[in-house]
Formats: sequence, structure tokens, C-alpha cells
Amino acid sequence: MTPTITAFETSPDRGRGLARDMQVRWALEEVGQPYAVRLVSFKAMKEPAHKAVQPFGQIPTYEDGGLALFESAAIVLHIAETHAGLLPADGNARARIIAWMFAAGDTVKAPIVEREAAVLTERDKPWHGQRLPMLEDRIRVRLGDLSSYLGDADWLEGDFSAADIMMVGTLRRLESSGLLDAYPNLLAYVARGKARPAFARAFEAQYAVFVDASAGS
Ligand code: GTB
Repeated sequence: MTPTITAFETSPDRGRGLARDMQVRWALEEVGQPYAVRLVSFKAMKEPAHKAVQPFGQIPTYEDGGLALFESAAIVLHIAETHAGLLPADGNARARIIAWMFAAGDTVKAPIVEREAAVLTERDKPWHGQRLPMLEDRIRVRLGDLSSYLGDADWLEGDFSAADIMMVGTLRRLESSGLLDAYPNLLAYVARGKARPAFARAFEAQYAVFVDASAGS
């Protein structure tokens, strides 16, 4: 069957591919699995039909036959487990890749999301100017450790894997902040991910949604 994923009908990122459907699209493109996309409005996301699949009323979701999944990392892991190319056969190597998928969505992403929320909602507070450098320092701690681990390797665990889809997705959230600039190997890592043909196909597909929505508005 052709899986169906959900994505924003009108993404607040204006076609930059920063919403989490991007990682799911990228994984599907990497493994050569065709997919359908159901676009959902912010209103529809909060309705019972969508919440039956995504209990928190968010995108992305993934439906295939009898399976309905939410959480981008779980979806990417499922795609990797059911198709060749994104997870190695060796059990220990798979376990390490899954650990990195958790690290991308938790250890590395948490301070990034905290900064985003502060920039979006606290800009007008008198203490914003003092809090922002503290939040950015927390990100730098994570980036420094990630940079040391990656060293001059191309990918996190040997060959390109599901871990790199999730980690590049997380680091892309920092691109406009300038915080990655101090870590040339992380900049090169993100650029390597973005240079993959499957990334480009996924990016174009989500960008087309933005273009269509702009033409209709
Ligand atoms: N942990 C979940 C997952 O990984 O699937 C998180 C899902 C999630 O955060 N979904 C967001 C959503 O549906 C979209 S991706 N938000 C709507 C809501 O909660 O009502 C997060 C996102 C949104 C927007 C931008 N942007 O504009 O740059 C970037 C990332």
C-alpha cells in the first residue's frame, strides 16, 4: 500500500522545510517509497478525526494499512525498519543509531526549542536580553559535544542512516541563528545531508505545498 502522511496545509515556516513532515518525507525518499500527503489546517489538526491518529493534534502522522503512527522519529524508525537502507543489519549498530535518533529529538533539540520559544514569545520582556545568551550557551554545549563526536566523519555512525535524517533535521532549525557557524564540521554535516538527492526531492515536495498555498491566498 502507499502510505499517507500529514503535513501543514499552510506551514508557518514559509516553505523552509522546518516542520517535522520533512524528516518523514526525506526518509521515504531515501528508501524509494512513494507516499501520499494529506494536508491539514490548524483547525483540522485539533479535531477528533486527526487526534485519533495524533493525540496531541500535530503533524506529521503516517498511515499505512492497519497502522496509524505519530511522532516523526517513530515514523522514520518504522520506515527504516521496513525498508532497506537506513538501518544496518547488526543489532548493536542499530541500537546505536536509535540512540542517536533519541539524542536528535531530545538532548540536542530541547535547548534549541527552548531558544525558539523565547525568541517567539519573550522578545518584549525586559529580561529577554539576559536570558537569550544563557539559552544560546546551553545550545553551544550540545553543539560542542556533537561536533567533537562527529569529528571528521561524514555521518554519525558509519554509513548514512536514520540517525542522520533526524540529526540534520534538528540542526537545520539553527541555520538562521548563526549558532552553527562556530562548528565547521557541523555546517559541513548539514550541507552533506542537504546535498542528498532524496533530501532535495523531499524539500521540493514540501516547498510545492507552500507555493500552491501562496498562489491560492
Ligand atoms: N514530537 C513531535 C514529532 O516529532 O512528530 C512534534 C510534532 C510537532 O511539533 N509538530 C508541529 C505541529 O504540528 C509541527 S513541526 N504544530 C502545530 C501544533 O502543535 O498545533 C514543528 C515546527 C513548526 C513550525 C516550524 N516553523 O515555522 O519553522 C518549525 C517546526
